Amino acid sequence: MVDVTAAAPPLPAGSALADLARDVLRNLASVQGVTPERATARDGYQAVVRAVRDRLAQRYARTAAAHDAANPRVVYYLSAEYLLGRQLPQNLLYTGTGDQLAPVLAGLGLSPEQLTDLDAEPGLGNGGLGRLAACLMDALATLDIPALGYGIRYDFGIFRQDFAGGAQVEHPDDWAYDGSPWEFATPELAQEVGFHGWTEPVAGAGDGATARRRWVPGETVRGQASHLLVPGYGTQTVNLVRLWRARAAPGSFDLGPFGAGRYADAAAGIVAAENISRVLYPDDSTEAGRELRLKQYYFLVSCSLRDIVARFRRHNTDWDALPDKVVIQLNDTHPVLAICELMRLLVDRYGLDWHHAWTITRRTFAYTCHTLLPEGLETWPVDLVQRLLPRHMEIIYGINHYFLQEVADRYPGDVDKLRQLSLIQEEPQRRVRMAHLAVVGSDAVNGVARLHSDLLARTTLRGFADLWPARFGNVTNGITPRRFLRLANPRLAELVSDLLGGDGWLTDLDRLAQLADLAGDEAVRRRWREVKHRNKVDLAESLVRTTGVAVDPDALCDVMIKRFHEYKRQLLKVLHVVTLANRIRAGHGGAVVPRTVVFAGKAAPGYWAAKQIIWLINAVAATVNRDPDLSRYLAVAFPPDYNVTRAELIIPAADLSEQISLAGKEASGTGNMKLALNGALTIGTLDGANIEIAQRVGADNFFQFGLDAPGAQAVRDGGYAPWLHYERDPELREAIDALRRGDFTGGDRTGVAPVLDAVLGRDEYLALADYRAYVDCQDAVERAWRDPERWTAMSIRNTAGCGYFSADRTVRDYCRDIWRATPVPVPTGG
Ligand code: NBG
Repeated sequence: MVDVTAAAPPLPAGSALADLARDVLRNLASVQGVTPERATARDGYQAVVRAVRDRLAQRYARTAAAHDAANPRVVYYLSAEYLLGRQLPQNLLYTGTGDQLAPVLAGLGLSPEQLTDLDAEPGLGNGGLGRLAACLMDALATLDIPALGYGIRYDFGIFRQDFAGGAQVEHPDDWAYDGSPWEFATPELAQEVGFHGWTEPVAGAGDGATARRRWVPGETVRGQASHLLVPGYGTQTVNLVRLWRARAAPGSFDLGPFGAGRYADAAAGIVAAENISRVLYPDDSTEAGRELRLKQYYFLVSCSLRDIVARFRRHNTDWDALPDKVVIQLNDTHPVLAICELMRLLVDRYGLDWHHAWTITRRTFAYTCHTLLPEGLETWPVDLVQRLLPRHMEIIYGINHYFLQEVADRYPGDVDKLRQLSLIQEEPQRRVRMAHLAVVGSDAVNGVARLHSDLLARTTLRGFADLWPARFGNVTNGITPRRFLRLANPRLAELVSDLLGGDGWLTDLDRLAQLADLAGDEAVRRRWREVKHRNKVDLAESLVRTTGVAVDPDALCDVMIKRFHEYKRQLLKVLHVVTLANRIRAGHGGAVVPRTVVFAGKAAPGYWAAKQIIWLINAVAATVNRDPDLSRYLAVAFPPDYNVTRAELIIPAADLSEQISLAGKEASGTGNMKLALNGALTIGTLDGANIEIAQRVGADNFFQFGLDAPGAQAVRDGGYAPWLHYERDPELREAIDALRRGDFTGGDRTGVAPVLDAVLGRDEYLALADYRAYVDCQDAVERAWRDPERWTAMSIRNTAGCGYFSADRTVRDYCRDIWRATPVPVPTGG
């Protein structure tokens, strides 16, 4: 037998190392059925995951018991997205088994890296909203707040991105194909979810708009639950993310057609049911796609609400106590049907009178808006809702009826006001406005950064803020320093712990402020630079492997990593890259600092303009990297398939963080926080949380440029003419002309023309209006970079100023202002 602890010093019995070695060996035998000699990397992975999972499961059992005993107010987080990232490195850290892993694996001839590579990232989300959900779940557990996140267990998460001829190609993300060992199946929690059908009166219930009714669904699917464990750091609490997967009822496979050789028909019912949780955000450009998406949302909402009610009723009998025990946080408009579903359960199933049910419902929900873009505020055609969810449509009309009465009382005779605020939009098509439903049915509404919350209350949801000012507030987003500093950047984490005399900052991020004084210490700056340099070497190695682009680790590492959207203005960055290339070609190379520009991100499959920009970046990258005159000073790398894991590699290596959205468009941003926390300097507009970052790290340590939100509005209102900027600014003109000639696209002019036509014709996000300010600000960046001591001091001050952006602070704000939830400590195991 292999001694799996051979690499370690003699072990005291019962030591953490001996325990882990014992458990891994046991799991190899009993879970995988292999001897250590025959164990493959996957066997080792399964055995380790099981050992770590067991430790978390024991904590979870104690957590559940503590919550049962306390009967506390529980935070239920409803989100269509979770971007949890890899589970293995996090769970090793949180269970304190990370240090023992290498010696245990050495005995099996395996390395921790081999195991990490096998740990698939569940990509159950798109971007910021999904990653925020994961960061808040982490902070909730770390702060011992009883919480449960509900989501959908998509078979296929966010697509895997690849490039063909520079264009984005989407492949299905079969994340659980080889199993999903962190997941616990809980078939006993299954729920039946109805769709379609009709409603009918209930004897003796009357027949008014708000009377109790019976919904007879025409179709039923089963929601099967599973969960992932979410441990807190430095505490015993383990909360859950509960994911629902759609299944046909058992016995749905039809043997008749199968026997007759009609195999597809035999499985048709199963396929139709399972399609509900098949993919994240099905394409909704067709009627069928729209119905499927609404079905998904209702599926999530219906399973979750019934689960919440069942959990409440285990310990409580009085419905009036529901808002004291339950707070349901609605993330964006996706899960807003939950408001109607709770009304339906209370009125139709439990027989509460409408007004009583409404009082309870409204006090139970809170709504977070994550966008200001109109397309982010969903509306659904009334006839679709009517067809798919007939009872919910009646309930929406009922809610609207009483709400519009309230509006009419407040603004007598003001028909416009009624039209503006109604839950139903009448023109050009009758649609249900989900954001309006969310505000009317919630106790609290918040944006995710100061500016965003102000704009919400002053513009997008103005009429509601006038009605109920106290309902509106702000909670600025945050990020978990455990994943995004400690795990992603172990070198910097170690240096910080060394400088601060311990790792207390991991749960008290404000302690980073003490680093500011050390920015003046030359020895500290040297160590800081060394860490950054080593991270850049790692990134360079990875970029060569994934993109073939060789980059110089000494060059300024300039990163723009985020989803592709025109408002985020990746195109403005392209114009800057072309401007630099033009300067080099004009013989001013010596005046340009060597720079590596790293782009990463995905575009929504149906978003043509964004995909065109991806293609353009790849073309520019190929041109620059291939030209020896340019590549002495400039490299452009665009590694495909950006996800949490890749973010964790790029962020620690970044010197410069591009946060250049048009002011007023980015709700908050969280990538901006991750980069600043890791010592990158931001070049950014006065948008979203950039403003708060600049305040915290100090204006001297932040490269701010461009129009602010009112300025952008004024440009719009003043009859914006983008081509005037083209005419007046020679560098801009030369950049656009070079692109139009095909100089940066291998001679191709057809692909680039529509991008340029859009920006010269309409330029919806004012890229040309901000171009000069942006390029000048980049010149200031270069001046600062030339003085490494100054740059490093600025970098240290960025990290020092980021304490506020801990997700722990965000959760404390939510607990204080919205959730009114308090910690329930979980005892350590005996
Ligand atoms: C995003 C916003 C970001 C914000 C995150 C988290 C979506 C739909 N919205 O600005 O664009 O930081 O939400 O709040 O992902």
